Amino acid sequence: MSKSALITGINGQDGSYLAELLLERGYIVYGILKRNSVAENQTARLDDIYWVIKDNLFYADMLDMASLVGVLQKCEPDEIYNLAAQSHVRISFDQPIYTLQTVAVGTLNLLEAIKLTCPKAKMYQASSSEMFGNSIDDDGFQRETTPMIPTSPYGCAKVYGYNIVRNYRSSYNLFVSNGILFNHESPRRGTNFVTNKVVKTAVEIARGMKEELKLGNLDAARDWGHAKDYVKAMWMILQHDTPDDFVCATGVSHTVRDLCEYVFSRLNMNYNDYVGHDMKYYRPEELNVLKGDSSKLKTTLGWEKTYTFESMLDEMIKYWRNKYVL
Ligand code: G4F
Repeated sequence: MSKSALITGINGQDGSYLAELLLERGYIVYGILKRNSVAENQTARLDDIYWVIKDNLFYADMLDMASLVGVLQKCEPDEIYNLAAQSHVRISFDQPIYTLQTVAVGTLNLLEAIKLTCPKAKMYQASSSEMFGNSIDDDGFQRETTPMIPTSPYGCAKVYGYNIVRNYRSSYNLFVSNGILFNHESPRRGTNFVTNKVVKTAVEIARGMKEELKLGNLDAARDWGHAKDYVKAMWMILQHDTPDDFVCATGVSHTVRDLCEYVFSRLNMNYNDYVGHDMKYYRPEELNVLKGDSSKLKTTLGWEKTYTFESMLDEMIKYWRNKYVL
């Protein structure tokens, strides 16, 4: 019999790639959408699979536990992937309470709903490298044992989500696991995250549609992987025989400046001629460097990345160049 999976935040970058992966593996896929006023924009990332899953999409909200219970009762899923969140770090400084509610209380609501309706289901929690803040091991990496000292309301809320998952695992014997994912990107990334902002704007500049790109901190360094590789890790984490916590990262770190240099040079431009600063893109407290060690994920589950920083950006550049064919 086919396995079934429920994805919260199915219409996001990760949700859409994960839904495709699970369908390829023969799953029945259900998804939760948060209602917004323009229904037409809700499912753009699901276009390729919409006809398969359209009857399996439900409106519910992480803040409305009754709605989560209702969806779980209808789907009775074998696996649940909790990807819903207010996931933008800088915006979490503007909306700290809402971020805390969706990310932390929302996770608790889902755990309670699972405990009440389907305690045998496995749950994946989208934990984040933002939880580490500026804490780094002596060898320059962050890993499962690195202390968590978050530097944003989003990071603080994710630490709660991470810990409550571990607490429900021990207290109620639930199969609930954390994936501590470092930054992961793709053409489906929101254009207010730095990779897709840089790629989209650089292509627009190359096409004569814009004159400059305003950014915040160019010295921040991130470990950027491809979302397709990372949703595979989510699935692998739930196929493991015991619930556990795993870091997923490439192990390679680049600055925002490196990102600009690479993208503009691929378009035969020098980023120094086009990139300017705007203080509104800085965070009150910055997380300076992320570089993850995925040894546990690799040795225990056999995960490997298939994209490099460069091949991921090349795919994003190609996407925007095709979109703006003049
Ligand atoms: O692309 P970003 O907004 O991603 P950030 O803050 O690292 O968060 C992402 O990764 C986390 C995992 O570590 C996730 F949990 C989280 O949900 C999200 O997916 O910013 C990356 C870096 C930051 O240091 C930021 O200060 O880029 C810097 N930056 C410089 N100029 C900018 C800009 N970021 C954005 N969004 N926009 C700018 O103009």
